[in-house]
Amino acid sequence: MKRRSFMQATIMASVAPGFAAPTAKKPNIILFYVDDLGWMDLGVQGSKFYETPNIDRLASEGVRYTQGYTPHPRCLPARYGVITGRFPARGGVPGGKGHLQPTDRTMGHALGAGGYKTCFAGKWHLTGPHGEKNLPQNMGFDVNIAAGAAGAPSTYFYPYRKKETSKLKPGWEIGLDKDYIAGMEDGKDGDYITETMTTKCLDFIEDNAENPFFLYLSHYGVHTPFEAPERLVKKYKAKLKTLKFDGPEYAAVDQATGRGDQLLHQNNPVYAAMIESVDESLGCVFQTLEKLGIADDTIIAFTADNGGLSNRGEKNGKISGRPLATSNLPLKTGKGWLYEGGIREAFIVKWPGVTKPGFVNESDVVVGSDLFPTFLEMAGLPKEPQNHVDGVSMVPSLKGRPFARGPVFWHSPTSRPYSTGDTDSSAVRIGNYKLLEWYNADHVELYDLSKDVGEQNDLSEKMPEKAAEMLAVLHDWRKEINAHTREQNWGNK
Ligand SMILES: [Ca+2]
Repeated sequence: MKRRSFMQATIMASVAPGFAAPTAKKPNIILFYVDDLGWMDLGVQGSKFYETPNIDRLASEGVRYTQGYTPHPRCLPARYGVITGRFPARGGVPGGKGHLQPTDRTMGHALGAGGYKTCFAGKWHLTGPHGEKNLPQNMGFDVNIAAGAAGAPSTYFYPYRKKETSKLKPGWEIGLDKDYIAGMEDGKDGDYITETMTTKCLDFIEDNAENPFFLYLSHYGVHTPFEAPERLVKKYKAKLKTLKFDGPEYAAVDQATGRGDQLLHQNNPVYAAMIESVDESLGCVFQTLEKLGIADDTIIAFTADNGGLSNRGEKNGKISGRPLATSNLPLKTGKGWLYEGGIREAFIVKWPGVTKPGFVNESDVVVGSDLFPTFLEMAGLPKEPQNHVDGVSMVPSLKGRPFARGPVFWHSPTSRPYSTGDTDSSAVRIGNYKLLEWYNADHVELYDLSKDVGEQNDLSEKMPEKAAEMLAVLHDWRKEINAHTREQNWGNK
Protein backbone atom coordinates (compact mmCIF):
# COMPACT_ATOMS: atom_id res chain seq x y z
CA MET A 1 0.00 0.00 0.00
CA LYS A 2 1.31 3.44 -0.82
CA ARG A 3 1.85 5.95 1.93
CA ARG A 4 -0.94 8.25 0.79
CA SER A 5 -3.57 5.52 0.59
CA PHE A 6 -2.36 4.16 3.91
CA MET A 7 -2.83 7.62 5.45
CA GLN A 8 -6.30 7.95 3.92
CA ALA A 9 -7.26 4.55 5.26
CA THR A 10 -5.99 5.47 8.73
CA ILE A 11 -7.87 8.77 8.76
CA MET A 12 -11.06 7.13 7.53
CA ALA A 13 -10.83 4.48 10.22
CA SER A 14 -10.26 7.09 12.95
CA VAL A 15 -13.10 9.43 11.96
CA ALA A 16 -15.66 6.80 11.07
CA PRO A 17 -15.41 3.85 13.40
CA GLY A 18 -17.03 0.77 11.97
CA PHE A 19 -16.75 2.07 8.40
CA ALA A 20 -15.54 -0.71 6.10
CA ALA A 21 -11.86 -0.33 5.28
CA PRO A 22 -11.21 0.31 1.59
CA THR A 23 -10.29 -2.83 -0.30
CA ALA A 24 -6.60 -3.23 -1.09
CA LYS A 25 -5.44 -1.44 -4.20
CA LYS A 26 -5.05 -3.70 -7.20
CA PRO A 27 -1.42 -4.27 -8.19
CA ASN A 28 -0.05 -2.47 -11.22
CA ILE A 29 0.98 -4.85 -14.00
CA ILE A 30 3.75 -4.36 -16.54
CA LEU A 31 4.30 -6.87 -19.32
CA PHE A 32 7.82 -6.23 -20.63
CA TYR A 33 7.89 -7.97 -24.00
CA VAL A 34 10.91 -8.21 -26.30
CA ASP A 35 10.88 -8.96 -30.02
CA ASP A 36 13.00 -11.87 -31.34
CA LEU A 37 14.98 -12.29 -28.10
CA GLY A 38 16.54 -15.75 -27.92
CA TRP A 39 16.47 -18.01 -24.86
CA MET A 40 20.23 -17.62 -24.33
CA ASP A 41 20.33 -13.88 -25.02
CA LEU A 42 20.53 -12.82 -21.36
CA GLY A 43 23.31 -12.77 -18.78
CA VAL A 44 21.09 -14.65 -16.34
CA GLN A 45 20.51 -17.36 -18.95
CA GLY A 46 24.24 -17.85 -19.33
CA SER A 47 25.34 -15.64 -22.22
CA LYS A 48 29.03 -14.74 -22.08
CA PHE A 49 28.64 -11.91 -24.59
CA TYR A 50 25.43 -10.01 -23.83
CA GLU A 51 25.12 -7.95 -20.63
CA THR A 52 21.68 -7.55 -19.10
CA PRO A 53 22.08 -6.41 -15.48
CA ASN A 54 18.53 -5.11 -15.12
CA ILE A 55 16.83 -8.20 -16.53
CA ASP A 56 19.15 -10.30 -14.36
CA ARG A 57 18.03 -8.18 -11.40
CA LEU A 58 14.38 -8.87 -12.27
CA ALA A 59 15.17 -12.57 -12.16
CA SER A 60 16.86 -12.15 -8.78
CA GLU A 61 13.73 -10.44 -7.44
CA GLY A 62 11.19 -12.76 -9.07
CA VAL A 63 10.73 -16.28 -10.41
CA ARG A 64 12.58 -17.34 -13.55
CA TYR A 65 11.09 -20.22 -15.48
CA THR A 66 13.45 -22.40 -17.48
CA GLN A 67 10.53 -24.03 -19.32
CA GLY A 68 8.71 -20.93 -20.58
CA TYR A 69 7.37 -20.84 -24.13
CA THR A 70 5.90 -18.56 -26.73
CA PRO A 71 2.71 -19.81 -28.40
CA HIS A 72 4.28 -19.40 -31.85
CA PRO A 73 7.80 -19.01 -33.27
CA ARG A 74 6.95 -15.82 -35.22
CA CYS A 75 5.94 -12.28 -34.36
CA LEU A 76 2.30 -11.80 -35.28
CA PRO A 77 0.83 -15.16 -34.22
CA ALA A 78 2.80 -15.08 -30.95
CA ARG A 79 1.37 -11.65 -30.14
CA TYR A 80 -2.11 -12.81 -31.05
CA GLY A 81 -1.66 -15.76 -28.70
CA VAL A 82 -0.52 -13.61 -25.78
CA ILE A 83 -3.12 -10.87 -26.09
CA THR A 84 -6.10 -13.23 -26.56
CA GLY A 85 -4.92 -16.04 -24.25
CA ARG A 86 -5.32 -18.65 -27.00
CA PHE A 87 -3.04 -20.90 -28.92
CA PRO A 88 -2.98 -18.86 -32.14
CA ALA A 89 -4.01 -21.70 -34.48
CA ARG A 90 -7.39 -21.73 -32.71
CA GLY A 91 -8.06 -18.32 -34.25
CA GLY A 92 -6.69 -19.30 -37.64
CA VAL A 93 -3.45 -17.39 -37.02
CA PRO A 94 -1.40 -17.67 -39.13
CA GLY A 95 -2.89 -18.86 -42.35
CA GLY A 96 -6.67 -19.01 -41.83
CA LYS A 97 -8.21 -15.72 -40.74
CA GLY A 98 -4.63 -14.76 -40.15
CA HIS A 99 -5.28 -11.79 -37.89
CA LEU A 100 -6.80 -10.44 -34.72
CA GLN A 101 -10.53 -9.86 -35.27
CA PRO A 102 -12.20 -6.63 -34.11
CA THR A 103 -14.59 -8.83 -32.11
CA ASP A 104 -11.76 -10.57 -30.21
CA ARG A 105 -11.39 -9.75 -26.52
CA THR A 106 -7.88 -8.82 -25.41
CA MET A 107 -6.24 -8.70 -22.00
CA GLY A 108 -6.51 -4.91 -22.40
CA HIS A 109 -10.31 -5.11 -22.60
CA ALA A 110 -10.52 -7.35 -19.56
CA LEU A 111 -8.12 -5.38 -17.33
CA GLY A 112 -9.68 -2.08 -18.48
CA ALA A 113 -13.15 -3.35 -17.55
CA GLY A 114 -11.68 -4.31 -14.17
CA GLY A 115 -10.64 -0.74 -13.36
CA TYR A 116 -7.17 -0.59 -14.86
CA LYS A 117 -5.81 2.29 -16.89
CA THR A 118 -4.33 0.45 -19.87
CA CYS A 119 -1.48 1.36 -22.21
CA PHE A 120 0.02 -0.47 -25.15
CA ALA A 121 3.47 0.75 -26.18
CA GLY A 122 5.64 -0.31 -29.11
CA LYS A 123 5.27 -3.23 -31.48
CA TRP A 124 1.61 -4.16 -31.96
CA HIS A 125 1.63 -5.58 -35.50
CA LEU A 126 -1.99 -6.82 -35.17
CA THR A 127 -3.89 -4.35 -37.34
CA GLY A 128 -4.11 -6.61 -40.40
CA PRO A 129 -6.91 -5.93 -42.91
CA HIS A 130 -9.12 -4.42 -40.21
CA GLY A 131 -6.99 -1.27 -40.03
CA GLU A 132 -8.12 1.33 -37.50
CA LYS A 133 -10.59 -1.03 -35.82
CA ASN A 134 -7.65 -3.15 -34.73
CA LEU A 135 -5.41 -0.40 -33.35
CA PRO A 136 -4.72 -0.74 -29.60
CA GLN A 137 -7.01 2.19 -28.73
CA ASN A 138 -9.90 0.26 -30.27
CA MET A 139 -8.88 -3.09 -28.80
CA GLY A 140 -8.96 -2.36 -25.09
CA PHE A 141 -6.11 0.09 -24.47
CA ASP A 142 -6.66 3.66 -23.24
CA VAL A 143 -3.26 4.86 -24.41
CA ASN A 144 -1.27 3.99 -27.54
CA ILE A 145 2.43 4.79 -27.64
CA ALA A 146 4.12 4.14 -31.02
CA ALA A 147 1.92 1.12 -31.84
CA GLY A 148 0.43 0.24 -35.20
CA ALA A 149 0.89 -1.94 -38.24
CA ALA A 150 4.69 -1.94 -38.15
CA GLY A 151 6.51 -5.19 -37.50
CA ALA A 152 9.71 -3.20 -37.10
CA PRO A 153 10.79 0.37 -37.67
CA SER A 154 12.56 0.67 -41.04
CA THR A 155 15.24 2.42 -38.97
CA TYR A 156 15.59 2.57 -35.17
CA PHE A 157 16.74 6.18 -35.42
CA TYR A 158 14.51 9.24 -35.68
CA PRO A 159 12.29 9.71 -37.68
CA TYR A 160 12.09 5.86 -37.61
CA ARG A 161 11.18 5.58 -41.30
CA LYS A 162 12.89 5.60 -44.66
CA LYS A 163 9.99 6.52 -46.95
CA GLU A 164 8.65 10.01 -47.59
CA THR A 165 5.21 10.43 -46.06
CA SER A 166 3.78 11.05 -49.55
CA LYS A 167 4.62 7.41 -50.38
CA LEU A 168 2.80 5.94 -47.37
CA LYS A 169 -0.67 4.47 -47.48
CA PRO A 170 -3.74 6.31 -46.16
CA GLY A 171 -3.99 6.28 -42.39
CA TRP A 172 -0.23 6.40 -41.92
CA GLU A 173 -0.66 9.26 -39.43
CA ILE A 174 -2.34 6.87 -37.00
CA GLY A 175 -0.01 3.96 -37.64
CA LEU A 176 -1.71 2.08 -40.47
CA ASP A 177 1.38 2.01 -42.69
CA LYS A 178 4.02 -0.47 -41.60
CA ASP A 179 6.76 1.99 -42.52
CA TYR A 180 5.57 4.74 -40.19
CA ILE A 181 5.71 4.76 -36.39
CA ALA A 182 2.91 7.14 -35.35
CA GLY A 183 3.05 9.32 -32.25
CA MET A 184 6.84 9.61 -32.24
CA GLU A 185 7.10 12.85 -34.24
CA ASP A 186 8.46 14.91 -31.31
CA GLY A 187 12.04 13.69 -31.70
CA LYS A 188 15.35 14.83 -33.07
CA ASP A 189 18.10 13.36 -35.20
CA GLY A 190 20.00 10.65 -33.35
CA ASP A 191 17.07 9.63 -31.13
CA TYR A 192 16.82 5.83 -30.74
CA ILE A 193 13.35 4.37 -30.53
CA THR A 194 14.02 1.95 -27.68
CA GLU A 195 14.94 4.97 -25.55
CA THR A 196 12.35 7.48 -26.76
CA MET A 197 9.52 4.97 -26.45
CA THR A 198 10.65 4.13 -22.92
CA THR A 199 10.55 7.83 -21.95
CA LYS A 200 6.90 8.00 -23.01
CA CYS A 201 6.15 4.84 -21.00
CA LEU A 202 7.71 6.43 -17.91
CA ASP A 203 5.38 9.41 -18.41
CA PHE A 204 2.43 7.00 -18.52
CA ILE A 205 3.59 5.39 -15.27
CA GLU A 206 4.00 8.80 -13.59
CA ASP A 207 0.59 9.97 -14.80
CA ASN A 208 -1.03 6.83 -13.41
CA ALA A 209 0.90 6.32 -10.19
CA GLU A 210 -2.39 6.66 -8.28
CA ASN A 211 -4.34 4.27 -10.54
CA PRO A 212 -3.94 0.63 -10.94
CA PHE A 213 -2.35 0.54 -14.40
CA PHE A 214 -1.52 -2.10 -16.98
CA LEU A 215 1.41 -1.27 -19.26
CA TYR A 216 2.13 -3.67 -22.13
CA LEU A 217 5.64 -2.47 -22.99
CA SER A 218 6.36 -4.21 -26.25
CA HIS A 219 9.79 -3.29 -27.54
CA TYR A 220 10.60 -3.16 -31.25
CA GLY A 221 14.08 -4.30 -30.22
CA VAL A 222 15.78 -6.66 -30.81
CA HIS A 223 14.26 -7.39 -34.26
CA THR A 224 16.11 -6.44 -37.44
CA PRO A 225 17.34 -3.98 -38.77
CA PHE A 226 20.51 -4.28 -36.70
CA GLU A 227 21.02 -0.71 -35.43
CA ALA A 228 22.03 0.50 -31.99
CA PRO A 229 23.50 3.53 -30.21
CA GLU A 230 27.16 3.92 -31.12
CA ARG A 231 28.31 4.01 -27.47
CA LEU A 232 26.99 0.45 -27.01
CA VAL A 233 28.13 -0.86 -30.39
CA LYS A 234 31.65 0.33 -29.59
CA LYS A 235 31.58 -1.51 -26.27
CA TYR A 236 30.56 -4.82 -27.84
CA LYS A 237 32.96 -4.54 -30.79
CA ALA A 238 35.75 -4.29 -28.22
CA LYS A 239 34.32 -7.11 -26.10
CA LEU A 240 33.98 -9.40 -29.14
CA LYS A 241 37.76 -9.18 -29.68
CA THR A 242 38.30 -10.67 -26.21
CA LEU A 243 36.12 -13.75 -26.85
CA LYS A 244 37.22 -17.05 -28.34
CA PHE A 245 34.77 -19.36 -30.09
CA ASP A 246 35.15 -23.10 -30.48
CA GLY A 247 34.05 -25.01 -33.56
CA PRO A 248 32.51 -23.86 -36.81
CA GLU A 249 30.47 -20.68 -37.07
CA TYR A 250 27.64 -22.29 -39.06
CA ALA A 251 26.08 -25.75 -39.41
CA ALA A 252 23.70 -27.07 -42.06
CA VAL A 253 20.22 -28.09 -40.87
CA ASP A 254 18.74 -31.55 -41.39
CA GLN A 255 17.06 -31.65 -44.81
CA ALA A 256 14.20 -33.75 -43.38
CA THR A 257 13.04 -30.78 -41.33
CA GLY A 258 14.14 -27.64 -43.12
CA ARG A 259 16.59 -25.76 -45.28
CA GLY A 260 19.74 -23.69 -45.02
CA ASP A 261 22.02 -23.25 -42.03
CA GLN A 262 22.24 -22.09 -38.44
CA LEU A 263 24.61 -19.66 -36.68
CA LEU A 264 26.42 -21.35 -33.78
CA HIS A 265 28.13 -18.33 -32.18
CA GLN A 266 26.86 -15.24 -30.34
CA ASN A 267 29.08 -12.80 -32.22
CA ASN A 268 27.01 -9.89 -33.55
CA PRO A 269 28.08 -6.73 -31.64
CA VAL A 270 25.25 -4.56 -32.95
CA TYR A 271 22.68 -7.10 -31.81
CA ALA A 272 24.42 -7.23 -28.44
CA ALA A 273 24.10 -3.45 -28.19
CA MET A 274 20.38 -3.69 -29.03
CA ILE A 275 19.90 -6.15 -26.18
CA GLU A 276 21.64 -3.85 -23.73
CA SER A 277 19.47 -0.91 -24.84
CA VAL A 278 16.36 -2.96 -24.04
CA ASP A 279 17.92 -3.87 -20.70
CA GLU A 280 18.51 -0.17 -19.99
CA SER A 281 14.82 0.43 -20.66
CA LEU A 282 13.91 -1.98 -17.87
CA GLY A 283 16.40 -0.18 -15.62
CA CYS A 284 14.56 3.10 -16.28
CA VAL A 285 11.26 1.41 -15.39
CA PHE A 286 12.76 0.20 -12.09
CA GLN A 287 14.02 3.72 -11.27
CA THR A 288 10.66 5.34 -11.99
CA LEU A 289 8.70 2.81 -9.93
CA GLU A 290 11.12 3.35 -7.03
CA LYS A 291 10.98 7.13 -7.35
CA LEU A 292 7.17 7.01 -7.20
CA GLY A 293 7.21 4.55 -4.29
CA ILE A 294 5.17 1.96 -6.20
CA ALA A 295 7.78 -0.73 -6.89
CA ASP A 296 6.19 -2.98 -4.27
CA ASP A 297 2.73 -2.43 -5.82
CA THR A 298 3.86 -3.39 -9.32
CA ILE A 299 4.05 -6.82 -10.93
CA ILE A 300 6.53 -7.18 -13.80
CA ALA A 301 6.34 -10.07 -16.26
CA PHE A 302 9.10 -10.49 -18.83
CA THR A 303 9.18 -12.67 -21.93
CA ALA A 304 9.64 -12.56 -25.72
CA ASP A 305 7.68 -13.46 -28.85
CA ASN A 306 10.00 -15.97 -30.54
CA GLY A 307 13.45 -17.45 -30.48
CA GLY A 308 16.54 -15.58 -31.62
CA LEU A 309 17.15 -15.19 -35.34
CA SER A 310 19.76 -17.91 -35.85
CA ASN A 311 18.68 -19.60 -39.08
CA ARG A 312 18.60 -18.63 -42.71
CA GLY A 313 17.00 -20.54 -45.53
CA GLU A 314 17.90 -21.69 -48.97
CA LYS A 315 16.60 -21.06 -52.45
CA ASN A 316 17.55 -23.03 -55.57
CA GLY A 317 20.30 -24.73 -53.59
CA LYS A 318 21.84 -21.43 -52.49
CA ILE A 319 21.90 -20.39 -48.84
CA SER A 320 20.55 -16.91 -48.20
CA GLY A 321 23.21 -14.35 -47.36
CA ARG A 322 21.11 -12.60 -44.72
CA PRO A 323 22.96 -11.57 -41.56
CA LEU A 324 21.92 -13.49 -38.45
CA ALA A 325 21.50 -12.21 -34.91
CA THR A 326 22.49 -14.86 -32.43
CA SER A 327 22.83 -18.49 -31.43
CA ASN A 328 20.29 -20.23 -29.20
CA LEU A 329 22.57 -23.14 -28.33
CA PRO A 330 22.15 -25.51 -26.55
CA LEU A 331 18.69 -25.24 -28.13
CA LYS A 332 18.24 -26.37 -31.70
CA THR A 333 17.52 -23.78 -34.44
CA GLY A 334 15.73 -20.47 -33.83
CA LYS A 335 13.05 -18.05 -34.99
CA GLY A 336 10.43 -19.70 -37.20
CA TRP A 337 11.09 -23.27 -36.05
CA LEU A 338 9.18 -25.53 -33.65
CA TYR A 339 12.37 -26.95 -32.16
CA GLU A 340 13.09 -25.42 -28.76
CA GLY A 341 15.26 -22.66 -30.26
CA GLY A 342 12.19 -21.18 -31.93
CA ILE A 343 9.75 -21.40 -29.03
CA ARG A 344 11.48 -21.61 -25.64
CA GLU A 345 11.76 -18.16 -24.08
CA ALA A 346 13.16 -16.38 -21.09
CA PHE A 347 10.13 -16.07 -18.78
CA ILE A 348 10.39 -14.07 -15.54
CA VAL A 349 7.65 -12.87 -13.19
CA LYS A 350 8.18 -10.60 -10.18
CA TRP A 351 5.09 -10.36 -7.99
CA PRO A 352 6.16 -8.44 -4.89
CA GLY A 353 5.21 -10.21 -1.69
CA VAL A 354 4.19 -13.38 -3.52
CA THR A 355 6.99 -14.76 -5.68
CA LYS A 356 10.10 -16.02 -3.92
CA PRO A 357 13.01 -13.76 -4.91
CA GLY A 358 15.56 -15.49 -7.10
CA PHE A 359 13.63 -18.74 -7.40
CA VAL A 360 14.39 -20.70 -10.55
CA ASN A 361 11.39 -22.82 -11.52
CA GLU A 362 12.70 -25.76 -13.55
CA SER A 363 9.59 -27.95 -13.34
CA ASP A 364 6.56 -25.99 -14.55
CA VAL A 365 5.76 -25.45 -18.23
CA VAL A 366 4.27 -22.01 -18.91
CA VAL A 367 3.25 -20.31 -22.16
CA GLY A 368 2.70 -16.70 -23.22
CA SER A 369 -1.02 -17.45 -23.64
CA ASP A 370 -1.17 -18.10 -19.88
CA LEU A 371 -0.51 -14.44 -19.05
CA PHE A 372 -4.08 -13.25 -19.78
CA PRO A 373 -5.79 -15.40 -17.09
CA THR A 374 -2.75 -14.97 -14.82
CA PHE A 375 -3.11 -11.18 -14.86
CA LEU A 376 -6.85 -11.44 -14.19
CA GLU A 377 -6.28 -13.63 -11.16
CA MET A 378 -3.47 -11.39 -9.87
CA ALA A 379 -5.85 -8.42 -10.19
CA GLY A 380 -8.64 -10.23 -8.34
CA LEU A 381 -10.80 -10.18 -11.46
CA PRO A 382 -12.97 -13.04 -12.71
CA LYS A 383 -11.37 -15.30 -15.29
CA GLU A 384 -12.85 -15.41 -18.79
CA PRO A 385 -12.37 -18.99 -19.98
CA GLN A 386 -14.67 -18.37 -22.93
CA ASN A 387 -12.09 -15.85 -24.17
CA HIS A 388 -8.64 -17.00 -23.03
CA VAL A 389 -9.60 -20.54 -24.03
CA ASP A 390 -6.11 -22.08 -23.95
CA GLY A 391 -4.43 -19.95 -21.28
CA VAL A 392 -4.12 -21.34 -17.75
CA SER A 393 -3.47 -19.05 -14.78
CA MET A 394 0.09 -19.45 -13.51
CA VAL A 395 -0.86 -18.10 -10.09
CA PRO A 396 -0.59 -21.48 -8.30
CA SER A 397 2.90 -21.90 -9.79
CA LEU A 398 3.90 -18.36 -8.81
CA LYS A 399 2.79 -19.15 -5.26
CA GLY A 400 4.93 -22.30 -5.24
CA ARG A 401 1.97 -24.67 -5.39
CA PRO A 402 1.49 -27.65 -7.72
CA PHE A 403 0.81 -26.60 -11.28
CA ALA A 404 0.19 -28.72 -14.36
CA ARG A 405 -1.09 -26.77 -17.31
CA GLY A 406 -1.78 -29.72 -19.65
CA PRO A 407 -0.62 -30.14 -23.25
CA VAL A 408 0.85 -27.26 -25.21
CA PHE A 409 0.29 -27.18 -28.96
CA TRP A 410 2.04 -25.26 -31.72
CA HIS A 411 1.05 -25.16 -35.37
CA SER A 412 3.08 -23.50 -38.09
CA PRO A 413 1.36 -23.80 -41.49
CA THR A 414 2.99 -20.79 -43.21
CA SER A 415 6.64 -21.66 -42.88
CA ARG A 416 9.44 -19.72 -44.58
CA PRO A 417 11.99 -22.13 -46.06
CA TYR A 418 13.67 -19.34 -48.03
CA SER A 419 14.10 -16.86 -45.19
CA THR A 420 14.42 -18.77 -41.89
CA GLY A 421 14.63 -22.29 -43.33
CA ASP A 422 11.69 -23.87 -41.47
CA THR A 423 9.05 -26.00 -43.20
CA ASP A 424 5.36 -26.59 -42.31
CA SER A 425 5.02 -28.42 -39.00
CA SER A 426 3.07 -28.90 -35.75
CA ALA A 427 4.18 -29.93 -32.28
CA VAL A 428 2.77 -30.97 -28.93
CA ARG A 429 4.38 -31.10 -25.52
CA ILE A 430 2.91 -33.41 -22.87
CA GLY A 431 4.90 -33.76 -19.66
CA ASN A 432 8.57 -34.09 -20.57
CA TYR A 433 7.87 -35.39 -24.08
CA LYS A 434 7.58 -33.35 -27.22
CA LEU A 435 6.47 -34.65 -30.57
CA LEU A 436 7.01 -32.73 -33.81
CA GLU A 437 5.30 -33.54 -37.09
CA TRP A 438 6.30 -32.21 -40.50
CA TYR A 439 2.89 -33.08 -41.90
CA ASN A 440 3.67 -32.32 -45.55
CA ALA A 441 6.79 -34.49 -45.40
CA ASP A 442 5.34 -37.43 -43.41
CA HIS A 443 8.13 -37.03 -40.86
CA VAL A 444 7.82 -37.26 -37.05
CA GLU A 445 10.35 -36.77 -34.23
CA LEU A 446 9.97 -37.43 -30.49
CA TYR A 447 12.14 -36.03 -27.68
CA ASP A 448 12.41 -36.36 -23.91
CA LEU A 449 13.18 -32.75 -23.02
CA SER A 450 14.09 -33.60 -19.43
CA LYS A 451 17.19 -35.39 -20.78
CA ASP A 452 17.62 -33.82 -24.19
CA VAL A 453 16.88 -30.09 -24.32
CA GLY A 454 18.90 -29.85 -27.54
CA GLU A 455 16.61 -32.36 -29.32
CA GLN A 456 19.50 -34.50 -30.55
CA ASN A 457 18.14 -37.97 -29.75
CA ASP A 458 14.96 -38.73 -31.72
CA LEU A 459 13.01 -41.42 -29.84
CA SER A 460 10.22 -41.92 -32.38
CA GLU A 461 11.56 -45.32 -33.51
CA LYS A 462 12.60 -46.46 -30.03
CA MET A 463 9.25 -45.50 -28.52
CA PRO A 464 6.72 -46.05 -31.33
CA GLU A 465 3.75 -46.38 -28.97
CA LYS A 466 4.51 -43.07 -27.27
CA ALA A 467 4.98 -41.40 -30.65
CA ALA A 468 1.69 -42.82 -31.97
CA GLU A 469 -0.20 -41.77 -28.84
CA MET A 470 1.09 -38.20 -29.01
CA LEU A 471 0.55 -37.98 -32.76
CA ALA A 472 -3.09 -38.96 -32.20
CA VAL A 473 -3.45 -36.18 -29.58
CA LEU A 474 -1.91 -33.69 -32.01
CA HIS A 475 -4.19 -34.78 -34.86
CA ASP A 476 -7.28 -34.63 -32.64
CA TRP A 477 -6.37 -31.09 -31.62
CA ARG A 478 -5.82 -29.94 -35.21
CA LYS A 479 -9.21 -31.41 -36.08
CA GLU A 480 -10.94 -29.86 -33.05
CA ILE A 481 -9.73 -26.34 -33.85
CA ASN A 482 -10.04 -26.82 -37.62
CA ALA A 483 -6.38 -25.90 -38.01
CA HIS A 484 -5.38 -24.23 -41.23
CA THR A 485 -3.06 -26.31 -43.38
CA ARG A 486 -1.87 -25.88 -46.91
CA GLU A 487 -0.45 -28.06 -49.56
CA GLN A 488 3.29 -27.84 -49.85
CA ASN A 489 3.37 -24.76 -51.99
CA TRP A 490 6.20 -22.46 -51.10
CA GLY A 491 6.15 -20.61 -54.40
CA ASN A 492 9.23 -18.59 -55.07
CA LYS A 493 9.13 -16.11 -52.22
CA1 LIG B 1 9.39 -11.57 -33.28
